[in-house]
Amino acid sequence: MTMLSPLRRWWFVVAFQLLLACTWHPRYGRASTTATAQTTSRDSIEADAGVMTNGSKRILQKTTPRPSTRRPTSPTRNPTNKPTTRNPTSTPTRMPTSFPTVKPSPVPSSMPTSQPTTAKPTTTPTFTPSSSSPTTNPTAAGPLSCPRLHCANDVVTTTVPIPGGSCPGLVATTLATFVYQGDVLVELTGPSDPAHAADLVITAPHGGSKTPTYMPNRQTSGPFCPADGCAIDKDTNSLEIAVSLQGKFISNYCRVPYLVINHLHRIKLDANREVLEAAQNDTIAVDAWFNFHNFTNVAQLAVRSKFGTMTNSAGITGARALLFDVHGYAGLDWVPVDGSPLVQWGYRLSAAETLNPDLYCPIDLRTGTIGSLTHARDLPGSTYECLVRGPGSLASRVSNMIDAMGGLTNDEHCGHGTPSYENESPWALAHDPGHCNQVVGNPANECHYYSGGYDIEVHERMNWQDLSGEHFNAVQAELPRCIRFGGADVRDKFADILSTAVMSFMRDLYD
Ligand SMILES: *[C@@H]1O[C@H](CO)[C@@H](O)[C@H](O)[C@H]1NC(C)=O
Ligand SMILES: *[C@@H]1O[C@H](CO)[C@@H](O)[C@H](O)[C@H]1NC(C)=O
Ligand SMILES: CC(=O)N[C@H]1CO[C@H](CO)[C@@H](O)[C@@H]1O
Repeated sequence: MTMLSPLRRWWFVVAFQLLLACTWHPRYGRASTTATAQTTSRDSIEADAGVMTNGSKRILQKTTPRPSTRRPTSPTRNPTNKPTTRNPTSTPTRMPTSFPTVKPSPVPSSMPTSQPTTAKPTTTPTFTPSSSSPTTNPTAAGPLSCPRLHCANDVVTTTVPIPGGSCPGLVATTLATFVYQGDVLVELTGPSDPAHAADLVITAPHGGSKTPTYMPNRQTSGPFCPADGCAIDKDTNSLEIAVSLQGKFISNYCRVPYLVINHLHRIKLDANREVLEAAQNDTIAVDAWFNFHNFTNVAQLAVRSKFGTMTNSAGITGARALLFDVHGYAGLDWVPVDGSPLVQWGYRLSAAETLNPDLYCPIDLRTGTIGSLTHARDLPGSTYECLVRGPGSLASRVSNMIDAMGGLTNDEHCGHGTPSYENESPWALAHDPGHCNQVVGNPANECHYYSGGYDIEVHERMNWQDLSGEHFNAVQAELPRCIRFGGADVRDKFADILSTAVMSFMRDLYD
């Protein structure tokens, strides 16, 4: 991709400065999201997992997963301080020709010239071979988990920030707003000049805080709510992290992502639900909801027009871009008060079925247009298994960069994720008594796995209102409290890592 040619690639993990361990405030208002089990006429999309649909009734799966030969992948309660040796990418046997190791780095004339600055670390790769690197021979390595079996030889590159690069003056600007009585209720920000656009659309549906009195409060139950109720809590600090991610793309890559913001508190509008549940029949909320999704579509059209499309081997055409939906979740599992430290990555693949390694290994055994990477899964060099939980998955890119910097917080697992190369089965984690209180009687049902909601369902297609048209790869990230309440420095570091993970994921996918 010529606009991104200044980016240099390095093998895998880039070393960052060691981050001093940060403490976080243990008690704030709980933020939470509720997984939706979307019922849709489109069978290509699966219902959220963790909360399983059974007809119109939602049930929580409580049975034990089938016994498996693989090692449990859940982190232990008493982790050591050593990063795990889970990066088997040092001895690639397959070198995809489409993933050059180093790209030429001419500075395009259209881009601001770089200036020496507070340089981002442009370090040499520090990744060293692990003595316990899995091999492709299962008998030699013992029982292999599904991602290790299929993705161990993945070649992963990490696109480091532009060495010494900077683009002063490049900022995100407001491109469109939905205003009511002088209040900006919904906003689209992005590049004032589309030439500077990143191939990324970020959505922040649950981070808003405005509670105008001219709008009624959403009810937690009633005719517009599913049986288990409507959620009205905001995902605290998820908007801040979304804004920060946009900023890191600019400062690290001189590219401006589009960002769609619902400024309304979730008690006024839930922009990640279909309109009845989202707006509960309030006309202002309905207008705001429509504009949120319209702005998302406007951003997708802009990105699609700039970066174009690719047609995969299954004949599916999609934009060379990604939609990233930012959320936050609470949980009383694992760590008291703060809940799980894991990022839950959602691709609209059910935990009990598609992501169950005992049923589908690899995920690609499930054919068809399932999930929100339905386009990416059949791009050259890609498999669903490795995109979602291989070494090159978003989760594992983030985890490895966090490990390389010595951890994000004093919980070494903070920011690790599932599904990922190390935590392949969200279902197993959510049903692991060592991880989740639900199995020992937590009535709050905190051990959901959030597999992806309305936003990444409808915006996985260009025509979001009738789920037609070209595809647009999408992912949902449910961020744990250890990141959202970890303080400004933790959020900043995480957004920085996230920008590199997302950028490198897209470069490996599309370039
Ligand atoms: C789902 O519903 C069917 C009847 O429609 C029932 O037989 C089955 O046991 C239910 N499954 C669960 C897990 O409750
Ligand atoms: C929704 O609002 C309209 C008026 O704006 C009203 O006629 C209708 O009954 C409402 N529907 C429900 C289910 O409350
Ligand atoms: C009502 C409204 O804002 N409609 C806009 C939605 O997005 C399209 C572009 O996809 C615009 O052309 C419409 O004006």
